[in-house]
Parts: sequence; structure tokens; C-alpha cells
Amino acid sequence: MSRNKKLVSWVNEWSELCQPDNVYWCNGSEEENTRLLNEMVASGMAVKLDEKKRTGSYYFRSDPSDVARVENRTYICSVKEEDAGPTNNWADPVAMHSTLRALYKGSMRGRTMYVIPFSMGPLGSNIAHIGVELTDSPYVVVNMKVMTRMGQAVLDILGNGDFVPCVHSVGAPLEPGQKDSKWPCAPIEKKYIAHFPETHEILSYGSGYGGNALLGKKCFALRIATVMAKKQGWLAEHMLVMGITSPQGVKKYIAAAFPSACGKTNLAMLVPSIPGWKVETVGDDIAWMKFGSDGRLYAINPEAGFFGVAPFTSMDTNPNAMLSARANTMFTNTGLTPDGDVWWEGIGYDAPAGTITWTGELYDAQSGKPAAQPNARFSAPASQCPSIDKDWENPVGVPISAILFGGRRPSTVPLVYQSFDWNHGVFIGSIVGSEVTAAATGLKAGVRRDPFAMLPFCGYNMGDYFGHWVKIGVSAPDQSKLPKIFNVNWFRKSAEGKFLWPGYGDNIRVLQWIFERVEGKAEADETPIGYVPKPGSINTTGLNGFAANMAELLSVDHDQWKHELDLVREQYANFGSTLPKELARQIVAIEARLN
Ligand code: SAT
Ligand code: MN
Repeated sequence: MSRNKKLVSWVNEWSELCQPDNVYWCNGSEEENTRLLNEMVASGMAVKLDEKKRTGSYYFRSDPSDVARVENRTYICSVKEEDAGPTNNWADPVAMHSTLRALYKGSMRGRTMYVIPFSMGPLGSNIAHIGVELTDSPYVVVNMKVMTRMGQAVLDILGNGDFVPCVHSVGAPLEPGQKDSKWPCAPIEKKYIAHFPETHEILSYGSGYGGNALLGKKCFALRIATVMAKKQGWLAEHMLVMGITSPQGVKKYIAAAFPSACGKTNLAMLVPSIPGWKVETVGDDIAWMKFGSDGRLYAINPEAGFFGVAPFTSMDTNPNAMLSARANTMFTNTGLTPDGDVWWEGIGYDAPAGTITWTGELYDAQSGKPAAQPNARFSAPASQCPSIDKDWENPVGVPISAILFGGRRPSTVPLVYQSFDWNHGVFIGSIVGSEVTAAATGLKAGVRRDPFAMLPFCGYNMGDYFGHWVKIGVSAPDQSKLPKIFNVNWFRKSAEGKFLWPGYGDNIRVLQWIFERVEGKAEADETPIGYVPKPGSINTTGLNGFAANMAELLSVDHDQWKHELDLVREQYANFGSTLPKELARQIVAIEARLN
């Protein structure tokens, strides 16, 4: 319990509306966690994995309709529609409140309402913020325990202070005597993930899965936090944070944003292919950044765990993620082996006979039906990651020397280039995108833009968000200490459609160039689009066949870039008058340099 009057009356108000059988305040203890897990095993919602193979780990299968975030049911409910901007679904806050209140009425009948106090960021850090989530899902409680710092310690720090109010219900009340389903949830047309930027409130209804239900993650640490950050002059970003140490023992931290399916978790935990270099992990998904008293930009990872995609994670592609998930991990929608372990496509070995799929059928490799849902996840404590950085919980954060953007671009975009200055870097962030083929997705072929990899995660008008980035550059206490901004593209292909760059551990070679640029050492050519490595300035020792591709990897084709700028103009037109003039000017300047 808490003496925080606002908190207590808010909990009372919601329990009166949702009518749970009980209200339980989570203390965050091991005993509490074990009891909830045992209850879920008893009810059939969870399977305890083999204690020797996966100590303290559990397996869950979601309803087949509830496997990912639901962007078309995700709303920004600002008072004014234009404050949500052209890239968000807007809904009127008063109307959304009344729709949701009708749904929440009695929605927790037959269930317990859990009160989860949680901190995004190390307890007591001045970059951290506190939220409280009400939920009727014990699955959410045990996952929040992995993904955040939660429980009594958070209430102690909160005192009478302010918190971000988060309400979650799976939207499946139980009538007396009614048997619960293994994964209760509501049908898609009743799912709502609603954010209220003016009051910082989050209301989530109908889904039990990931970012729809673990409200500290995308809902708070990105959508609501972007709103707080704009007001307060800091940055809430969809970025990994990693430390890189050179063979000389010099260490620098970088933050990096990529759209989904570009290997962000793999990069955060990279195992370098060249001797002497070391990579350490601060976070794999979200960064909160504020200027420190020395004028540098400091980042914390607001999360305490990794909510990683399981399929195609293996000891080859990401040993550090595999080792993070070897114990005390929650698995959702992977396959389940007969000896009490998990299995997924691309894990690096064949499925043992008798493996059961995420839909509960016997796995048959010939059937074409995967054992793991493609978005199957592991929630693993970050502290278990072999590459975890010693300062990952430092309340001060880590000083950021460089910011990277990137996407999947088979053509046009070189392996790496550096912006001329901060605003040019903001431009680079604003045009991030991945190329999609019509065949693969049923969408229009072309570059799907995902500015700053924040398209589904910015809680306000994206044009104003660009403006906030411009302002951060202007308001920096010391311009010379701003991080340098780069774009990387591991996915460039030859005319024959072959990848020109090996990726994975060899990406350290590009990080080395970036590291040396920050030190003022590595050489670059000034091109119309930015500073591109001089031939020979990227370490290709031991790269074998790929070394011959360097010229093509680093080439800047003027015609392709003129076309790119036409596409950027189209993209920018959506933002109307909210597009900062500093960005519009970038197009003009690059075009002039191309001619
Ligand atoms: O389900 S989450 O939003 O937490 C994960 C993701 O979409 O990247
Ligand atoms: Mn993410």
C-alpha cells in the first residue's frame, strides 16, 4: 500500500469501475513472483520449463489473434487533432474516455487487479520516471518484473510525488463459475491502446501482448515520454545504447535508431570480428537522453530487460542474447520441446521430435507451419547479458559521442556517412526508411519512411518532433560536445542482388571508422550528402572477398540521390507548416551540391 493520496484515490476509482474480485499491490519480491508463476502454471496459462535447461523460466502461448502491437488500434488522444499530427491515429480524448469507461466497467470481474508501481530507469536516477500500472493480467506482472524495476522500492521513492497512470485490462471479465481461457483477450475491434498527452495517461484494453500490455515500454517510455521530453528539453528515443572500447582502451558510447527488422538487438550485443575491440550493451531498444552538467548528452536505458524477437536468434547471430535468455526468462509463442525447453526457427539446430508449435500442434517441418510465431518473444533480465556494460544502471547515464541512424536500403545509401552538422543530422534521422518489395508485404513497393524509427512511437506531431530535435541542437549547453550524427546501411546490394557487406560482427569495422571520426582521426571525402569514408579508411583486414566491394559500398550516385530527394519532398509534404524550415533547407542545400 501507499500513503500517496492521489495514487490511492486513483486505484480506488479504477477498482470501482473495473470491479475486480481483489486488489493486490505488488511488492516486487521473489516470493510474489514465484507465487504468481505457480498460479499461472496451475491454471494452465504458463508451462514451467525444465529447471536444468532453463532455470526459473516459463513458457506462454497467446491467443492466435493477440501476437503483436496493434498500430491501427493505437491512438493519440490530444485535445487538438493537429497535435497528434499526420502520422498518428487521433481520437478525441473525451469521446475515447467515454468509450473506454464503458468497456472497463466490470471488465475485471472474476479477476484480481494488480497495482504495479514501476520505475523506467535506475531507481532514483534524475533521468528516470515513475509509473503505476493497474492490470488484471498476472502475465503482465511477471513480465513487468523482468522489464522494469517494480514494487515497494518504487513506492518508497515515489512518496507523494507524481506518476504516469497506466490502466490495462485484458477485457475478458469472468462470470461466476466461468472457466478462464488460457490467454484471455478481447476481439480486435474492442482493443484500444490510448494515450492522453495532456494528462500523461495511458489506457489499454483488450490485448495481453507485449507493447500493448507492458505499458512501461512503448506506451510510456516512448509515446508519453516524447511528450514529456519535448516540454522539458530532453530526448526519448527508440535507440539502442552501446559502449565501444578500442584496442588502446579508449571507450565511447553511441546510440542508434533503426526501423524494425534491421538487427538492432544484434548490434547492441555485437561480438566484434576484429581483435582488440570490445562492445558492451547498455540497452537494446529505448534511450532517454539529457544534457549533463558537463554539457554532454547522457543516456540511460529506461528498461531492465530485453523483450527480444526469438526467431533467428542463435549462438551464431547473437550469442549474448541467447545467453541472456538461459534462465529467469519468459518465452511467449515459441515452440515447446518435449524435454521442457523452447525452440524456434533459426535457433541453430533442428527441432527435437515431439516439439509442439505455438498454436499447440505437433510440429511438422514439412507442413510449412512454423513452430514459433514470427514475432515470438523472450523477456530476459538485462543483468544476465554477458556483454552488459558496467555502467548500464549508473543513475547519471553514459555520455553519448555519436548517434547512428539506419535502415534497409539495397541501393542509393552508402555503407556509412557522417552529417555535416547537427541539423543535417536531424535531416538524416527524418528520412530513415527501409525499402519494401511489393511482393513481400502487399504494400506499394518503395522506401517506407520511418523517421528516427519513431513512426509508431511519437506521442505528438512528428513535424514538431523534428523541430524539437532542431531545438536540442540550438539549446545544447556546448555545441562542440553534441554527439556526431551518422547514417549506416548494412543492407546495400549489388546490381545482381547480392549483399555487398557481411554485417554482424564485421559491423565493428564501420563502428571503428565512426569511433575514429569522433576522435578527429579517420579520413573522409566531402560528398554532396555528407562525409563518406576515404578509400582505405575503413579497416578491411581479414574481410576477404567483401573488401573488393568497398568502392561500390561507399559510392554516392548523383542521379539516385536526386530521385531520393524527390521522394523526401513527397514525404515532407505531409507535415505541412509543422516541418521545420531547417529541414526544408537541407533538401535545397543537398540539391545544390548535387548539381
Ligand atoms: O511488443 S513491443 O512493442 O514491446 C516490441 C516491438 O514491437 O518491438
Ligand atoms: Mn523497438
